[in-house]
Amino acid sequence: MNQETRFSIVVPVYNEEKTIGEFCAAARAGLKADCEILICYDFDEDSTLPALQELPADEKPEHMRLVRNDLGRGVRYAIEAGMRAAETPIVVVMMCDLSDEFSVVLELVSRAEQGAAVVCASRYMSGGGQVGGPWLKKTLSRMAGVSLYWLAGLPTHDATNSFKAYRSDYLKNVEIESQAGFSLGIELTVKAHFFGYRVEEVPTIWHDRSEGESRFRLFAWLPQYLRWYFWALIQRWFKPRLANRNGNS
Ligand SMILES: Nc1nc2c(ncn2[C@@H]2O[C@H](COP(=O)(O)OP(=O)(O)O)[C@@H](O)[C@H]2O)c(=O)[nH]1
Ligand SMILES: [Mg+2]
Repeated sequence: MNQETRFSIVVPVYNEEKTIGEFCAAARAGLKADCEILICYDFDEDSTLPALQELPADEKPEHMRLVRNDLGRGVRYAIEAGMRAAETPIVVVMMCDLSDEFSVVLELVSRAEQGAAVVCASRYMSGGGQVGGPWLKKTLSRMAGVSLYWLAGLPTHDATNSFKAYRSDYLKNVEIESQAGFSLGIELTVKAHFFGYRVEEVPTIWHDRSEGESRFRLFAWLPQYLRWYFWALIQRWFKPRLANRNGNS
């Protein structure tokens, strides 16, 4: 990585031997920018590692680094390990299973460079979409995203998508409290908005994986999402009133 490297892409992986080759090909074709890609894995036996090693050098993106997540098992910690290992002003979080569009990355990055702390790739705004995936997960995620927009005043329709760009200076100022799964995406988005940072969105189309299996645990992780969903509603509707009441007394 040279000093002017523009941004980092954090990619959590768990036994992605079937998708890592295609991910590398898509990254090479779709990302004509000076960026580093951080492949964040949890344990040395992960099947992504030998698959990556077997790929010829000219089939890998130029600046790719392996990050071993030592913060704790699971995707929540793997993503944070990647964020901490990144040395550039902007961090984009993206999945390895080709669910996220490379064509949107530069727009996310340039919005963050212009000052947005969090730029959400949004499936639920005009121009966005979602192809495949379990019905219940899709429906709950859409309901959460759209209702946070209307009821909590969040400037995005899709707080729960993990595909986002973050400013590194924002990440350094905020503590991640989520304990598992992908709920750090909604947490970092609602905290940014209610702590006074700028949040923006860009339309994207999400595709469910065609290889390998999803490790998404809807019911186990739902409480983590609900925590930040209700936190946002409380910030929007109750904190101003409490502040007024205290101010008037
Ligand atoms: N490091 C790490 N990555 C994970 C873990 N679980 C999932 N991932 C990665 O997170 C991304 C999305 O995972 P996936 O199971 O497809 O979730 P879904 O897209 O929501 O169904 C993929 O790149 C996975 O390899 C985990 O426990 N640890
Ligand atoms: Mg997936």
